[in-house]
Amino acid sequence: MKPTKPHVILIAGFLGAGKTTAMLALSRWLTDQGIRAGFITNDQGHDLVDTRLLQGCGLATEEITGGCFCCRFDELVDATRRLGAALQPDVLVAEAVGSCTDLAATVTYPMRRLLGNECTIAPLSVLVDPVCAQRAFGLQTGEMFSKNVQYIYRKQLEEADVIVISKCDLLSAKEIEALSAVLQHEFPHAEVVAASSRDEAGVDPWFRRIVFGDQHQRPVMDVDYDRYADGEARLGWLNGSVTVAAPSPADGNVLLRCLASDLQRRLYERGAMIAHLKMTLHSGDRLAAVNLVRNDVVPELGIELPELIAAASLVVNLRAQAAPDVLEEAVRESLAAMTGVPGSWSLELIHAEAFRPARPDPTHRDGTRI
Ligand SMILES: Nc1nc2c(ncn2[C@@H]2O[C@H](COP(=O)(O)OP(=O)(O)O)[C@@H](O)[C@H]2O)c(=O)[nH]1
Ligand SMILES: [Mg+2]
Repeated sequence: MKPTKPHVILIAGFLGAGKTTAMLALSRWLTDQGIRAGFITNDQGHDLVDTRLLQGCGLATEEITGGCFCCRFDELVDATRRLGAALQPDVLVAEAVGSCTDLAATVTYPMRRLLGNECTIAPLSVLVDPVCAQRAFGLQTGEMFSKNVQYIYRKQLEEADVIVISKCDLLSAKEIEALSAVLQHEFPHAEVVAASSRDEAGVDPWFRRIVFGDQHQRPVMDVDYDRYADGEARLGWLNGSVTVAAPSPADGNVLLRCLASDLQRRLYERGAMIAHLKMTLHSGDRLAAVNLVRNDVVPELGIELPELIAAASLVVNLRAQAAPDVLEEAVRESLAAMTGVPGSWSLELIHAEAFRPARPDPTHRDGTRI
């Protein structure tokens, strides 16, 4: 396939569902197929771990910060055009903010309506973390987010063209079958697939569907923007950047692992429910990355630095159900505690923003009125 205009693929799903990791798997798949791609990340704040991860893999990446695609629609159009002009890509893959919904009515349908002669639009994929989804649909017990956060979670699935049970390597075949059956029953118009970006099982049919297929317009779903806004506002956001130094080369991987565990403990003590904590530690052109997608798991160092380091920059992106000042206090305390980790590290927080996402105010909304 060599389309004449870029095919825009929007990847959505709740915080920590596996969107960025899937984009990396998709980038490898596209390269194998000889398909050229550009990438767009998005967040309510600045200092994005996801941008660093994608750029760290050598991918042409634009980021839209300070608001989600629906509220920054014109910036999304500009980024699409910039990548289009610079790269002549066959596809553009964009990752939506994990707390956003109503993306068909506010992003993909308006894009097709307004930019139909410049790009084509893929079916909307919505990813779910399998354990969170098992909990959300009563297949497993465990801590759950508050009602209006769950409202967003369900709305995300309601508008999906493709529901992707991601990280399917974490479940048995039987568990996947049970979860697929529930999702297919609850959301009958969606195609439900299971995929693992980690071992690339099941990705091929999904990628083929979104790379070669077009989105078909359906009536837009009803969304209660008061509930949506309340749900988003229950999630505190903290983005920070930190300079890291040690008097002599030391193990940055140990530092990152200790920092994630320390922060996890402090957040737990404060009753903050983690949706996604992700951090990168950059030194030269190498990086380490750590992730935590729930309170009750061990932080995962998915990428490690190959050598000892004496200087680095750390980016912290934390989303949790808690007040922003609670998150900031925990982060500051954890950074200060790292002087106790082997390496005599000094960590200086040079920029931090802690906030609750503002009420969504889409530039466009196709279909029924808000
Ligand atoms: N086991 C497993 N973990 C995964 C897979 N995909 C993503 N993850 C992990 O899930 C966490 C969140 O992933 P990320 O892609 O950042 O989620 P996002 O917030 O939706 O972009 C990270 O620790 C990833 O390594 C997968 O296929 N299998
Ligand atoms: Mg991401």
